[in-house]
Amino acid sequence: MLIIGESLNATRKAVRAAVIDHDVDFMQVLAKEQVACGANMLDVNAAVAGRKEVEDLPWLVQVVQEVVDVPLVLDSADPDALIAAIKVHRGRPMVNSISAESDKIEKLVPVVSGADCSVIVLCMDDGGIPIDVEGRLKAGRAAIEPLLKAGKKKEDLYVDPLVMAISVDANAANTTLEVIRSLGEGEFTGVNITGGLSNISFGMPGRSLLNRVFMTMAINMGLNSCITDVRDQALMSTIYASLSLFEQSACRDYIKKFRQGLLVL
Ligand code: THG
Repeated sequence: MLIIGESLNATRKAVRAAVIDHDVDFMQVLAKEQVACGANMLDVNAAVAGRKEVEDLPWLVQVVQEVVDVPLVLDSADPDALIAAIKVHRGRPMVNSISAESDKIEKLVPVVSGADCSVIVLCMDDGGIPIDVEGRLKAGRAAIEPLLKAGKKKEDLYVDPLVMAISVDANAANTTLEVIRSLGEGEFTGVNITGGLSNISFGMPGRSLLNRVFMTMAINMGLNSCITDVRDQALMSTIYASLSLFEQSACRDYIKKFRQGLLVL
């Protein structure tokens, strides 16, 4: 399971303020904390309205890489910010994200196929996020095909089914789970599957319980990566427990974590 720490995201108030103040210490403490909690990669997003993301994202990448060795997930809707961030990143980044939207295909397929990186593929197109499973898979296919044609390998693709809120669409969980299952078979076999799952509980009480149950179900369907709050020990415990049911090595990890007192039971 490739676990991506989500917390260095400027949609969060404290991080937004730290982007505006160029608060190096805040960013580095949060980076180190997430790695200590078990993050395999860190998502970085520096998008603040009215600022130059094309400067802020590379700044954030450099500041974080000064203190942690895990590679970063470059999170931006702006292709130019992604390109600038790839340039300064040491090692092998993940680009978050590309989709079947025509501007993304045009600008980013050449960039990610020319760079040594993995890439998150969102299941959406020029029409937005399709409501049903078939639409999601069609959008996913429309983004995956040009990437493979340009030389990207399936194992470097992390397809994101896109998680909607059950408070808005009662089918949201089912749709995501079905997309995950379908991505594991047929033409898509071999791609990785990731996503930010916490959206599932938006607008609901007791969000962490819903997030944990949904995480378990998504792992059962074939999710092998996630963008999540690694500082949430109960959620991390749920991930380790879910994985332990399927794999001997994960089972050993689970026992080790238990003995270290790291699990919320
Ligand atoms: N897929 C992909 N990338 C993504 C997402 C996704 N990047 C962003 C997001 N979704 C995942 N990252 C976060 C980061 C922070 C928070 C949630 C998801 C977060 N949210 C607070 C909450 O939900 O309560 C509110 C924000 C705040 O603190 O102000 O912290 O799905 N490819």
